[in-house]
Amino acid sequence: MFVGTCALSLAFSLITGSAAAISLDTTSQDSIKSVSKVLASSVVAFYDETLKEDLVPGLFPEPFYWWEAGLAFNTLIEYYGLTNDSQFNARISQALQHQLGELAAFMPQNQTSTLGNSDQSFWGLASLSAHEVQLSAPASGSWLEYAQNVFDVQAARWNTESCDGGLKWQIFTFNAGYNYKDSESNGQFFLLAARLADLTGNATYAEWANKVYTWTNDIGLVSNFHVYDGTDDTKNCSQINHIQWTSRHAEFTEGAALMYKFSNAAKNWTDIVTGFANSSSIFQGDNGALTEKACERNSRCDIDQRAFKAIATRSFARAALAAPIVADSLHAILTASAKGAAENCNDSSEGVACSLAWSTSSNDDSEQKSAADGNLGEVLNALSAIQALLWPNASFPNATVGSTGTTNNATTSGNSSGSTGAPESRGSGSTLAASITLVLAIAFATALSC
Ligand SMILES: *[C@@H]1O[C@H](CO)[C@@H](O)[C@H](O)[C@H]1NC(C)=O
Ligand SMILES: *[C@@H]1O[C@H](CO)[C@@H](O)[C@H](O)[C@H]1NC(C)=O
Ligand SMILES: *[C@@H]1O[C@H](CO)[C@@H](O)[C@H](O)[C@H]1NC(C)=O
Ligand SMILES: *[C@@H]1O[C@H](CO)[C@@H](O)[C@H](O)[C@H]1NC(C)=O
Ligand SMILES: *[C@@H]1O[C@H](CO)[C@@H](O)[C@H](O)[C@H]1NC(C)=O
Ligand SMILES: *[C@@H]1O[C@H](CO)[C@@H](O)[C@H](O)[C@H]1NC(C)=O
Ligand SMILES: *[C@@H]1O[C@H](CO)[C@@H](O)[C@H](O)[C@H]1NC(C)=O
Ligand SMILES: *[C@@H]1O[C@H](CO)[C@@H](O)[C@H](O)[C@H]1NC(C)=O
Ligand SMILES: *[C@@H]1O[C@H](CO)[C@@H](O)[C@H](O)[C@H]1NC(C)=O
Ligand SMILES: *[C@@H]1O[C@H](CO)[C@@H](O)[C@H](O)[C@H]1NC(C)=O
Ligand SMILES: CC(=O)N[C@H]1CO[C@H](CO)[C@@H](O)[C@@H]1O
Repeated sequence: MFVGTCALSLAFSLITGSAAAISLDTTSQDSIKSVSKVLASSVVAFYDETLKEDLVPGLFPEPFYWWEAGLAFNTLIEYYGLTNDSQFNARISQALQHQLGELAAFMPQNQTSTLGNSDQSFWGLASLSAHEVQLSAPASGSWLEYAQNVFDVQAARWNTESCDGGLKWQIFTFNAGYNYKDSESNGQFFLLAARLADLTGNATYAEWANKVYTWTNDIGLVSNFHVYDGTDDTKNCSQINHIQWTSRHAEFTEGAALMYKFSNAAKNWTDIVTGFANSSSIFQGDNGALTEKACERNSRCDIDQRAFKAIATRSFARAALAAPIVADSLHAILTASAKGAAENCNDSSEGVACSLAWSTSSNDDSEQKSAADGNLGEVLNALSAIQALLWPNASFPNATVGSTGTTNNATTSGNSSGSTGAPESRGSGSTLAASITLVLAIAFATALSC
């Protein structure tokens, strides 16, 4: 039922030529930073607006799912790390702490209906970024510890009852998608393991990264450096849904790059990371920029899919940093994407607005809209793509640790660097957020039926 249902429109229509652009000089750090600032500010303005309307810290309103808030905060954390503009840090810290949940592992009980393994790991990866940029320490515990908690609970969920392993997409039996083993949950678990291995030097994480990667290949979720959507575990994972997404491809590329680094360029990881970098070209439009080809060419990307390029550009930038052997080809994609993104955003007195398509070979004809008007994903995509150009000069994550096993001292960087970490009073009821929890996770329903 998952295979072959995607009616691909081969119709070709040009993007309307009238859209305004944001001017960006991809060779100037100042230009990249100032455009990033405009985009980040517009995301935070939307967040502030909704927070004021009685939202609990850490959420964006419907139709944006909980996972996308995790992505948004991760992007803003990286914005700080890449630009040193700390003006949003207090709000970011508060948001993460508020969504931590009872187990300190980003599983708030009131998000149960939208909480799959992949949703959880978006927040876990954000917490790891907070650790890397040394965001002021939370009120208790540490950003690293929270990410490790996500890893630990997911490792405990590794499911050998079907398909010889793998994470199920959903955590709870009552959520639709419980029988689906998907490349996003498994890819992000792989990536979390690889990032933790790189940051802590702990070999247990590297062993898991090897194990998860090997399983995804054995089962066919990853094949010949292409990453496919997922598979039904009631059919022994024998049928694969072959839709491919930019985000998952890039996350596997990043995980492979980190394992290449961790293993000191072992032959197998060298082949794997170059293989992924090579096959990344399937997502490039005719100007070299990323396209979400599974849905962009027929204008059918849903609210989730419209944020995938934010994930992809971040992971490609991090991969280039970890594995210099693939940096040139990934930077070519990133530079074209940043240019394409700027060309498809506009900054007027009403604020900044972006559309999805970055390439003239994309058929997506959606309009430039602001985050508040429904294009949060598009604005995050542009922010992530443009600030990605700053990664080669980033002072994080620190490359001083790896296979040597020493611990990155950022781990213990204290709570002394400011008072921004304290969460506001908790538990203030919110009817809007309560209604969000009623929305059943259909995050990938469109992907399945395309
Ligand atoms: C620019 O963005 C605004 C919204 O901020 C929008 O109303 C306007 O149509 C956009 N301009 C173009 C040329 O797309
Ligand atoms: C980052 O910003 C802080 C002030 O917020 C400043 O003290 C520090 O020097 C800046 N660091 C760099 C590398 O620019
Ligand atoms: C949901 O749970 C989190 C974590 O326990 C809490 O911070 C938040 O206030 C709760 N309420 C809503 C409506 O999100
Ligand atoms: C902050 O660090 C100090 C010294 O390292 C410690 O005594 C204190 O408990 C910490 N505070 C919090 C809120 O973690
Ligand atoms: C390495 O990580 C694993 C998994 O979290 C943990 O059980 C183990 O104690 C860690 N080992 C060291 C030496 O920190
Ligand atoms: C790569 O090679 C190492 C050393 O032989 C091995 O331990 C690891 O499992 C391999 N990983 C993969 C994904 O093939
Ligand atoms: C299920 O798939 C696994 C892995 O491909 C294989 O080892 C096993 O034999 C299969 N079991 C059945 C009942 O088909
Ligand atoms: C990647 O592409 C380069 C150049 O096209 C080629 O030499 C190399 O063998 C490819 N690597 C893999 C692993 O496919
Ligand atoms: C950024 O890094 C590149 C090389 O990686 C270097 O040439 C350039 O001067 C750096 N720019 C800044 C502003 O540090
Ligand atoms: C980490 O901090 C400890 C204690 O302050 C110090 O002995 C050690 O050398 C540091 N390690 C690194 C990699 O900086
Ligand atoms: C957060 C942190 O420790 N940053 C350091 C990472 O390494 C670079 C270069 O070694 C330093 O300049 C940063 O201060």
